[in-house]
Amino acid sequence: MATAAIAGDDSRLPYRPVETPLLRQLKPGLRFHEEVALNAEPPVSLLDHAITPIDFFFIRNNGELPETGTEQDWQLAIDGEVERPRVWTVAGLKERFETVTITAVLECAGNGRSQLEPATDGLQWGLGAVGCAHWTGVRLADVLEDAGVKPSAVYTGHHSPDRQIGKPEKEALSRGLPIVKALAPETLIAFGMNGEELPRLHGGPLRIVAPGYPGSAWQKWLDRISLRPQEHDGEKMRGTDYRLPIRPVGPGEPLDPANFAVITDMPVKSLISAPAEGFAAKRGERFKVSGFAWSGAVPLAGVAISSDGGANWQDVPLQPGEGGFAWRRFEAEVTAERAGPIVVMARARDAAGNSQPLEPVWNPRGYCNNPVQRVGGTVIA
Ligand SMILES: Nc1nc2c(c(=O)[nH]1)N[C@H]1C(S)=C(S)[C@@H](COP(=O)(O)O)O[C@H]1N2
Ligand SMILES: [Mo]
Repeated sequence: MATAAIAGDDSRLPYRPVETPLLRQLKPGLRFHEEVALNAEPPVSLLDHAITPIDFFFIRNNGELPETGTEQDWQLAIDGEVERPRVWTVAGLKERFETVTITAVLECAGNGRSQLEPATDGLQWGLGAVGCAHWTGVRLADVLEDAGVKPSAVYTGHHSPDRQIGKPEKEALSRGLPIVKALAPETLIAFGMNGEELPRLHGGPLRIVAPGYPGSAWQKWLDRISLRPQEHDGEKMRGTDYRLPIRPVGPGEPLDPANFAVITDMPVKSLISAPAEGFAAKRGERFKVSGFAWSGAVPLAGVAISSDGGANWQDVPLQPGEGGFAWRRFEAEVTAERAGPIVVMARARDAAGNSQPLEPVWNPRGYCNNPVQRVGGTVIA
């Protein structure tokens, strides 16, 4: 068991399970969910950075943290619908393929689920299951092309050693990507995050980076990629898992699995990271509203702010982002005109004409929740 002081850095952790209290010390600012699996999110105020520091980055696990051994021992197998099955070491990948870095938002499809009424199954995330980081690795396309993608390959299936809580025979999660996304230049097998070695908590030694796709598609502790002749059907790929209804389904209505499609691109969204809920401002004085806007495959088009609970909206400039998959910062000055309660809101829109809904839109599993956030405060005379 590791006993050394480990706050903020898990690169010194042995690649074997350690006790949850020690893992909690790694990210002291986060709120840990009361679950057996390790899940934690930052308060929104810790997300006021263009690049989310690793210490503030949420953690999402569907199962037990796996025993992963050392990076030197790690192996990644490529098999299924390929001409030449392969087995790679991390060093081998780095030596053989070009290393690239991409800035991308990672957001859990369940982020914001706690806003839904009636509540749905699943972890009751606040608004913090999102972050934007620098991801370094090799292109998944390069690795697959080296193995020779057969024309029969339509999907990837990703595998990892983590197992469901109390069910050692069952993978915790085994998701995949449509072959077009697997071969897209932004999709990586990553070994670095924010210029550091990819932390074990974030899937080190190797994870999938699938910019614009839900976090569930960003397989951690990747040790096998199997090319599939059909949509992958691994753990959490079936039924209503990480799927949205094609035709809307209301609370309590029966669920027909045929009416559900796998979530691919995430919807347009924004986050106000300052001021924080419960803020105080002085009448007649200006205060700063800042945050970020992002979108999945469809480019971001703009963001508007309201400081009167949604009666009036004003477009605010978006700072340039680091490429199409990073979030973009906005900073605006607002004057508090009247004493009393105040509600600040931000609403992002994408190039296809989609805007964040003003109210949450319910779906059976509470995914892809992107309503306009309301930050309440008080204006003091
Ligand atoms: N092997 C494995 N990969 C996984 C998961 C998991 O439980 N096991 N959870 C997924 C989900 S649902 C999310 S949102 C992201 C979270 O990544 P993070 O913990 O680095 O923030 O990892 C994904 N990759
Ligand atoms: Mo997730």
